[in-house]
Amino acid sequence: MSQSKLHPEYLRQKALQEALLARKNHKSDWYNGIYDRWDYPVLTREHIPLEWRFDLDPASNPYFMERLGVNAVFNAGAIELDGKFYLVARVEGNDRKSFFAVAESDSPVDGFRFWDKPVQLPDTCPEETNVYDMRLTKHEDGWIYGVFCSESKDKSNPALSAAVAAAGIVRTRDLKTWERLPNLVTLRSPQQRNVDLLPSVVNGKYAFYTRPMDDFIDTGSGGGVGFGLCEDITHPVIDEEIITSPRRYHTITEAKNGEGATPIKTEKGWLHIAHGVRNTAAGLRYVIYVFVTDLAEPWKVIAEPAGFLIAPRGWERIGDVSNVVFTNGAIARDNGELYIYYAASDTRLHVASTTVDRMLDFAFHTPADPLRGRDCVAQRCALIDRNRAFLASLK
Ligand code: BGC
Ligand code: BMA
Repeated sequence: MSQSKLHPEYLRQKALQEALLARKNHKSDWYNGIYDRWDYPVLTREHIPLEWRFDLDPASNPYFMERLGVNAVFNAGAIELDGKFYLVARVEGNDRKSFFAVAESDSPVDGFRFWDKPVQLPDTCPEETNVYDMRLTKHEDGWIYGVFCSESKDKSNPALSAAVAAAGIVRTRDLKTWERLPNLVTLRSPQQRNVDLLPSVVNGKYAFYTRPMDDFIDTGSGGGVGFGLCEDITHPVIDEEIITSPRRYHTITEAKNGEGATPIKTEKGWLHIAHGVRNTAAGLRYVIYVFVTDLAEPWKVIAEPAGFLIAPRGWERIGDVSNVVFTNGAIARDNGELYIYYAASDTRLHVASTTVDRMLDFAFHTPADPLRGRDCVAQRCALIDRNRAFLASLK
């Protein structure tokens, strides 16, 4: 290839991108003892290969224009396979349509590079307009499942923005060849978003955490994160959904909540890193929270510490949908390390690191939300009194 046939701006942009991809990440100074934040995002729109965006031929693109721009790279499913780290990111074009793309690295915190092409899902739903937020599950049946939101125009409703959200399901062995299964049918909930498939069967059935909704945006009577069983993953139907972590008045989950990363199996229960939403004068505020469900009866919450785990801070608060952190992917390593991939303001993808042990300590030894301001003060005063007594005992 003759360098002189390349646009000079291509060479400049390529060098800038290589520097970005080679940049080492480091832990930030921010502290809470629960997890570390890392300074740099792991994926941004600047990580998207130039040949996905630009026509590289100066004959057809003399100004080296971005012909198919990418607006944002965020909400990624995550998985470790044979010691490598993979993110299946939500990539959103300037045209607002999202697609999935796999990025790979030898490190969980930096060096992620996209594969040659985006994922081309089998086109089995002619009415589907958009797909996003894939959760990856390494299932005990040997498949890797991807469960995502499949969004279509609601043709029965004349309102322009009326839409239907459903859970789409694909499976793969290698993140390269994807088999699409029918969308999940929940007989009692008209819409679904934020659905996670549990890695283990429960009572011999495929177990899903769901998020029943009456409508596209409002969960309505949908009381929180649901749980349901399905007999046949190739014709996935759930009848009854039991509410696990409910939405509660005047908490971080009042407006909505939903599953995040695929639940992580620990010795003490299934660890959920989920999201909660409240309404504010500035719009919806999304934070990430934690709960644990019972191993044998995974619909039962056995720990739910008060408040959020991760809330947007600093520049995380700014983006296309400001004041949002959202996760649909985490990697728990065999050595106990845990990496939480969380997107900021529907714009870019960050990482937080901790360990499963720390998260269990956080989940089981942090007080639950007493739901009333008066009781929260009492909770805090009890902590202060214990600390005073402890410090006095050292004298
Ligand atoms: C957007 C999602 C959003 C959902 C609900 C969809 O059209 O693509 O990012 O979560 O609407 O607001
Ligand atoms: C939701 C999700 C995400 C998004 C969030 C905030 O409903 O499904 O795609 O990050 O809204 O816009």
